[in-house]
Amino acid sequence: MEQVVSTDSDGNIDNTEGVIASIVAPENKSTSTSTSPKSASSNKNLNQRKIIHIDMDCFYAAVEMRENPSLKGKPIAVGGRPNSRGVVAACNYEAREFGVHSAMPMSQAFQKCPQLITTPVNMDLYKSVSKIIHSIFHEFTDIIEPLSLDEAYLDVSDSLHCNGSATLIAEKIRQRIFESQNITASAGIAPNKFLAKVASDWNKPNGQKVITPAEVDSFVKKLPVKAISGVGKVTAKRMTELGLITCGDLEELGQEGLHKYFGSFGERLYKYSKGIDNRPVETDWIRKSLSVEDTFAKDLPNLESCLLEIDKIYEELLNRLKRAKQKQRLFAKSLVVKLRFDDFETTTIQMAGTEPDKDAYKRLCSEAWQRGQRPVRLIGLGLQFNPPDMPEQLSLLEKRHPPTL
Ligand code: DCP
Ligand code: MG
Repeated sequence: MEQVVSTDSDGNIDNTEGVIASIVAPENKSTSTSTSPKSASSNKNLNQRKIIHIDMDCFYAAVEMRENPSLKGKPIAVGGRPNSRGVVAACNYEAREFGVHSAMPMSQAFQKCPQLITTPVNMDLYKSVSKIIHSIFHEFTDIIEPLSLDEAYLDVSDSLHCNGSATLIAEKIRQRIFESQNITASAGIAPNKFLAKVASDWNKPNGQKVITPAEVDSFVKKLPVKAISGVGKVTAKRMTELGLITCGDLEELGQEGLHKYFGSFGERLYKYSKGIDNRPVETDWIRKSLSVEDTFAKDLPNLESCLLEIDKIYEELLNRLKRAKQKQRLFAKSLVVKLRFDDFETTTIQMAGTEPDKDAYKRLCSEAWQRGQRPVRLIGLGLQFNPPDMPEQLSLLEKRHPPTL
């Protein structure tokens, strides 16, 4: 039995959830006994969902203005130099008034706005600001789908913050971002991602818009097709030629017509034209471990009493594992037991294993208990998982060493 042992003072083996997003990894704050996965979007009550889309206002430019307040009120563009064929990565709203926009060659931007002030791209700084903003999102929900450094969808359908009001949550998030980073964000609140994204653009900068389920029909009917994400210049031109100006026009053309002119995108367009978008908010959280811990009202006096408790905790672990597996494919790599003694000394012990196994947990518990031989105030049973790309490697190993029956 391969064992790895660790003892720590605050006794936390439950490093429950990790993140693989490169730019937005929030701190893992999970220290409680609860391991219920919050990171997967629920598909039930699709039209009852509360989705927030947050988009920072002129993000890179806003960070630059914050760093150098003398830039405020002047037209600025972040990007490459005009003489090196650079393009505008971001520009503030003052520069936009001159017709400057992202992805425009800097030389052209200068033609439009000779007094334009440029600053180089400071990506590390924007990433660090983004990280803080995403940690603010995590104060409200773990169901977050980052789209870029400055943009994310949040599913707050089950959030208890602000009495469950998504509108108030969005306000609070924007307020927190401003207080913390001194830059502004805009938000869209709607029953789905499509509409939330449209809405976040509605009252930009530093504003928000709510589209309630009851408003969806009338809102989409009048919505210009250009507002649909995915409708670029070419598609928009084609639509104008076809007399399709609003989503109402798209709906009238119907599914077949849309398919005829826009191929597979036509199906999505038809759904959007009716205000339907069932895509879940897809988080990139990957569960690294799952555990159930129980702190007892009265310390367990001896090993026997600990072993008796394991039956109950084990059942709960199986329940939670079942629920977690409905949301993610999980491949266990080890079983973990944690004990906290009455003097708060905490010890953890683990062994390799691909399935929960009550007897194995009891053996681990016995070994862990020998280290303290004192009354126990907390027992935790857990599993650690392989990253999702590992199962194939495992199955290769299994082929070489078939399990004995
Ligand atoms: N960006 C970029 N190149 C682009 C577009 C954007 O490098 N072609 C970067 C710079 C932006 C950031 O991404 O600051 C966010 O892009 P947005 O499209 O959200 O634009 P902004 O945040 O700058 O402005 P807005 O207030 O319209 O959201
Ligand atoms: Mg933005």
